[in-house]
Amino acid sequence: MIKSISHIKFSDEVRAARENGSPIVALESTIISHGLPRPQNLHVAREVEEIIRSRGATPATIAVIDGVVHIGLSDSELIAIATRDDIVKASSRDLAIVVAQGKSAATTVAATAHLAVLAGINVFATGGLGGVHQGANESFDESADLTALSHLDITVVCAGVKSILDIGATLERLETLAIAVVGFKTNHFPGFYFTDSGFTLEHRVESAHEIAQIVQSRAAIATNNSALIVANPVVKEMNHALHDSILASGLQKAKANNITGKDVTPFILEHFHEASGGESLAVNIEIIKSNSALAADIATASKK
Ligand code: PSU
Ligand code: MN
Repeated sequence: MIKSISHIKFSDEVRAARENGSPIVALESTIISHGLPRPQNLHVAREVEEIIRSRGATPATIAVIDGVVHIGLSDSELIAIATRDDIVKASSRDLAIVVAQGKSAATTVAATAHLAVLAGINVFATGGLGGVHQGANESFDESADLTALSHLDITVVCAGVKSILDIGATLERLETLAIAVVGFKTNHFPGFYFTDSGFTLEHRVESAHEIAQIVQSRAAIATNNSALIVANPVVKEMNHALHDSILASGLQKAKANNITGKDVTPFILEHFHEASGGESLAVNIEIIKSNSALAADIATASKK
């Protein structure tokens, strides 16, 4: 007989917000455990939650701890995700295995979006989405973020996709997968560390209110069976020449070290943070903060 155990736990504030029908913003945890160095990761995790609260919404950082899916983390749980060495990186396909085996995991965009929708949360802030990796025509390395967002009703605020990816190919895949993209106060698709990836966007919005109206229209005409991406460019971007040289050395280093699969993204991000002397980290932190603020405004506007 399989023991019946509780697989999902809500934090007190998220439970209260769900009961009151007040705005909630989902946050991923892979950024915390695999995307940012310690100890800044914990500071940032706390700070973005505060930003969301200060704008009248409730943060729900999502992770799996000791086999239980957590929607919203207490401070000691945030500390666990930021500091424990046994936190694996889980995409959607890993979730049930991690849960059944009683393990702990940080959730990617794909896994976080899945669990957020399961919990009835439809606004999500992250840094940069996963996408099609450079050289994917040989490696087939395309993030499961894309396929997850092709079948989930969620609004994801991000700074575009990571500049380490093949951005043109990623935009083509977003089109194929019927994932809508709007630029927030911009006509240019941002490239994570850059305000402009060099690719133009067809749709532009000027306010959180306007995004809330699009969310409403999506439901009314039933195109909400895939995600809406809000591309929010970072204000102070990274130096382009520095970025390009670090990216080239990072891709080379990853190849030399035989880094594959889900280790590629954390490996290259870590290389960036080390090689840029903190410049990429500062930009990365700004991105997460600014996206969280906008997501809170969208969640709040959607309730009005
Ligand atoms: N963007 C960041 N930092 C990150 C990630 C994205 O600035 O840590 C993470 C997200 O969790 C995203 C994941 O879902 O990388 C994508 O990983 P992959 O390329 O292996 O699918
Ligand atoms: Mn991959």
